[in-house]
Amino acid sequence: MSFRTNLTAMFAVTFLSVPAFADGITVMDSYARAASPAAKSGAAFMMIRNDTGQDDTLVSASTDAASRVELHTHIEVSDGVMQMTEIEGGVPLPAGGTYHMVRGGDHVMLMGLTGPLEQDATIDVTLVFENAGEVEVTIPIDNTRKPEAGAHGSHSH
Ligand SMILES: [Cu+2]
Repeated sequence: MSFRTNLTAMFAVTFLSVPAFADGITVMDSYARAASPAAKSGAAFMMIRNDTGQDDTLVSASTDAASRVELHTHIEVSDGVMQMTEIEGGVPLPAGGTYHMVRGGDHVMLMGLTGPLEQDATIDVTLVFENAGEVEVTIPIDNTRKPEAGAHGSHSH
């Protein structure tokens, strides 16, 4: 796990907001958060744009910050009750498409955190794509961020 200690939060936000580019895969607006200060799990959210010119699939993710990483979505199991479940077969990323992970929706699930997700630190996450291969992203931790407008579901983390 690598944590970046920041002199000022403003500097961190500016610096870390630079999108990561790799082989036509662009990761934007990423952040990670813990379910609670003592939680053993957390989640990462981001937008992924596919400019590789071919369809791709996000098949998995990994990080030193957690012992297990899964791609999750939320499904409604009964009236208004949402439950997280692993996305079978990965996430399709059509050529030219942008995939949005949002609170209450799809996310990168961080299970078995190896340490607390401290505000303004960062974690390095490796995204694995079927065609584009591995894409490394440095994701800032923001436990204070509010869910995006339009996000739904009572279960957030
Ligand atoms: Cu989850």
